[in-house]
Amino acid sequence: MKNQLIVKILNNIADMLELKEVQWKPQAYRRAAMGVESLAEDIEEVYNRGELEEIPGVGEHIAEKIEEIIKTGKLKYYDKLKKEIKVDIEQLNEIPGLGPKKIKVLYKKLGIKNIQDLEKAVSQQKVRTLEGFGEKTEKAILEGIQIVKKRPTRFLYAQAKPIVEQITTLLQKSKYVDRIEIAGSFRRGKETVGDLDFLVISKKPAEVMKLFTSMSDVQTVLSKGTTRGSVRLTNGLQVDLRILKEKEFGSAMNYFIGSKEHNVELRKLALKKGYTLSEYGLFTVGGKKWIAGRTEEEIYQKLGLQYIPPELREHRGEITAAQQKKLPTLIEAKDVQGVFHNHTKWSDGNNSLLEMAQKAEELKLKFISFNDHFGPVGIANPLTEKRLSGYLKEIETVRKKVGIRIFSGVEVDILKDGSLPLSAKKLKELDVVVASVHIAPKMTEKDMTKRVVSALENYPVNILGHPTHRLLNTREPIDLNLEKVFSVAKKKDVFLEINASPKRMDLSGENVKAAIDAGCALAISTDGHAVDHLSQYPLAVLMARRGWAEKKDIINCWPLPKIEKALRK
Ligand code: DGT
Ligand code: CA
Ligand code: CA
Ligand code: ZN
Repeated sequence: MKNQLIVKILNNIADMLELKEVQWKPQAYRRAAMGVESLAEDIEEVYNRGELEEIPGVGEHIAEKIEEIIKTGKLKYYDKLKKEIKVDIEQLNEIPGLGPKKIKVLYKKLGIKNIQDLEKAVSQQKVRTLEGFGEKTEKAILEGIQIVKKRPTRFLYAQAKPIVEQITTLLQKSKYVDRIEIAGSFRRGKETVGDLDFLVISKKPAEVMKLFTSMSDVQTVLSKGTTRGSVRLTNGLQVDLRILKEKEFGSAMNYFIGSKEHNVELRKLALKKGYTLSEYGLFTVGGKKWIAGRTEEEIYQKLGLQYIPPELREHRGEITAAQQKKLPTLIEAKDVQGVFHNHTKWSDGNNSLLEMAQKAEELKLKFISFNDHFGPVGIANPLTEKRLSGYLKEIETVRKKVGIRIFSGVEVDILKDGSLPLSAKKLKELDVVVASVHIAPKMTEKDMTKRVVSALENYPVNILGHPTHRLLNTREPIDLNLEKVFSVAKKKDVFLEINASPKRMDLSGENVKAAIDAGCALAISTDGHAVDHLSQYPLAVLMARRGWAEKKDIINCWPLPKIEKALRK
């Protein structure tokens, strides 16, 4: 699975070409990177079918480069650029607040090539003297350096998913593997994972271990015992494997799905009932008599609990709720009837309105909502009042060509003062208004809360888009008093978004639960910028499940007439 590697290389090439002040080409590489990133399958499969050039943004030249990476794992052109430029773009790019433009100035003016150079220049207070930097930026860069140095490298759930599928399929094919399951944070649907934890039932552990450690993507074998092994893949992700007997599989699943905090509580409960619980099974305390362990279900049952789905096992009251038989009936991906918040070529998306609508229909969705950017979002091509009528007209023609419900709408910027760049009257003419913070994300909690609350109170907003504005691994959430926002959202019938973009997954499970507890309902959005993004809504379903959401809590699961009524302002 080389998709991520290719995306990274293409983006880095774009940055380096920008450093060299090459025109146009950087955008071409970025578009291609976005196309590859949106692929729902292994790019090698696309390559094998000879369809690289069908990836949006990929032309003949870039297709050749992708081919080289697929075949050799490397790209000569990239290595040449790196040698020529000598700046460690990969590393510098990871520092929050540093992008290609600033990296260029740092290099040209101070000769900064890597984090070490940068740290030195900051400590000598040289950076603040540069045009466009100043003391504040220097401080932000210093903080960014600390963040990068301290940051444990966690993979996005969406990055891990194809790898999980690949390893599962590979091992499943082996005649020595009777069963394989993924456990750990991935099984709990966490938005990022530290490593992957696989459990296997086999009577021939040595054979399975041989197969596991010799997978083609393995870079280093970290450990290899008879029943436990651990490898590091070429992309840096660690994968652990445990090989078990059938009789202990349920208790091992329970232990390795975790979380650690859930495990600790479950063990305490077991002790209260006269049992000990471990990865090997549930036993009586005194006699060490085996009670259960084949399946997780029987363990929870013997402990007097409802079965607790993995997404809930975060020690947020799930054990008490399971004792009282009050666990929620969690929503499932199949309950989602359609998706909100999608972008097209009318702003910064890759596909047309029609292409997106047809794809939604193909995915058997019953509705799609278009919400192209409106306002000074910092993208090249936002909607304006002037272009709005053309956009709405085209939506009207698309409605006649597809058999699903199409909601018209915009994603409108919440400006610094809490106003929106389109009047309440104009917004009311649209089916769905998503309002989001994009520009000026750095404000005190008090000011930011006032900003968002004022937008919700004074305009007909349907959905608050990506409420915390977080980007996993790269950007902290904005300072927002969610409790206050939830109470206003409830009052004004605003749905809180669960954004399925792999880097956002915003709201998180914890915040979804808080929103539901505050009496709010939520909306699942794909924030799609290409047809392939439309199938990513199950990522938001994970956040919903981690937030204890039932069908009644998520507007996407309601019958269409009820959805339409709830959106009318
Ligand atoms: P990660 O990999 O950081 O995203 O998070 P997890 O939850 O996958 O953690 P990991 O891989 O260290 O361990 C997998 C599971 O094993 C974890 O969820 C619970 C269990 N476990 C690991 N260490 C401990 C421990 O010290 N005590 C208990 N009770 N359980 C543990
Ligand atoms: Ca793990
Ligand atoms: Ca692990
Ligand atoms: Zn947005």
